[in-house]
Formats: sequence, structure tokens, C-alpha cells
Amino acid sequence: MLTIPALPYPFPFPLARTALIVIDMQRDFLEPGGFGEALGNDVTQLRPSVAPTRALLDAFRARGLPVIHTKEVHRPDLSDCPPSKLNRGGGPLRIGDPGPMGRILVAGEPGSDIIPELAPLAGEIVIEKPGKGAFYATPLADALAELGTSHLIFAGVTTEVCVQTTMREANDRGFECLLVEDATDSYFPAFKAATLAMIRAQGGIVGWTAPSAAVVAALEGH
Ligand code: C5J
Repeated sequence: MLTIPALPYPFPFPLARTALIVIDMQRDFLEPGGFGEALGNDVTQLRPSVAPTRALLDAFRARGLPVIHTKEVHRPDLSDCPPSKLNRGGGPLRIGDPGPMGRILVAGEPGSDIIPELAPLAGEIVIEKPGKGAFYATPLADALAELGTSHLIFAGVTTEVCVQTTMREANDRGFECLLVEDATDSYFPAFKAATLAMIRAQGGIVGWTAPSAAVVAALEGH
């Protein structure tokens, strides 16, 4: 077992059973003209998490450890987008509408791509998900079972929506979860802070948090 100095207490993890999961680092959330901006958000708020996420990717890739990327997308016919999601928001652009990066939040459109800095490498698992949680209506559980994963290191956006939802889903499925504090962002800094606090409250009721430097340092020499 290796250990990451973390909150609320050190996080022990077996290297061979640990995977990095990067949630929804897509152009639709991080670049102007996508879903995030269509909902009225300042997309520059998500930029600080990019470099720390890249550092985690580099560290996991260098050791041949599993990396999983997720993308929030819908089928072109929107058959996997319930009306409750489609009609939410009230902005000028809705899911499926044409925007400057193609149709908003639709699979295969330029806006649905993961940003170039964090683009998946050949062989890395990319999970397309129609919901906020990455386990809902996806093959993620099967992929993790095949890898033999028991511990998940989380990065991605947004902290209180898709990251937290997936972390809670993972908890209920028995995974030990750590969210990397500087490798996640929200359009609302107060929501990010609150999410980190609620994850590690009550003795780590949802899991652990730690900075990327602590995660990378724990991998050094292994
Ligand atoms: C949102 C996400 N915020 N990836 N999606 O709609 O957090």
C-alpha cells in the first residue's frame, strides 16, 4: 500500500488497483460557445484545473496506470436526453442546438471533444455519459471490474455537478475515492469549496481530498 497525505486523514491505496478518472474536461464546458457558457457561466473559472490535471495524467501514464476519461454527451437524435434535462436552463442555446463548436453537448461534435491539452491517448478508456454521474447508463462499472480497480483518483469539472455525482455513485459501489483539490473546478468557487468540505466531512463520508502535488509525490519512485 502507498499513502497520500490527504484530508480528513491519509489515503492508503494499492497502486495496481488504482485508476485516474478525469471527468468531462470538454470544450463544451471549458471554452466559449459551448454548453457551460450557454447556461450563463464564465468558462474561464474552469481553467486553473487544467495544468494540475495534466500533471496527474503525466504521472499515471508514465507508470502505465489506468486512465479513464468521461464525456457528457447525447446521441444526435437526443433520444438519451430526457425533456427534464433538455428544457432546463432557459438560455439562448439548448442541448442539440447549433453553436460555434457544433451542436451543443452532442456526441461527435467539436464541442464534445476533450480539450487538446488533456486529450485521451490511444488505448485510454473514454466513457460517454448522458447524465451527470458516469455510472448511469454507461459501461463504466464493467470497465473498472475488468481493470480490477478498487481505488479512484478524481479530477475534472464541474466539482459539484458531474465530479461529485460520480464520486457519490462510486462510493455506493464500494470504491475508495480521492478528489484532487486543484485538478477540479466549478463555475462557482464557493460551490467548489463547499463540495470539498462536504466530501471530507464526517470522517470522509464521501472520500478524501488532496492536492495534485501530494498525489504525484506519492507515486514517485513507483
Ligand atoms: C454540468 C458537468 N455542469 N460536467 N456538467 O452540467 O459538471
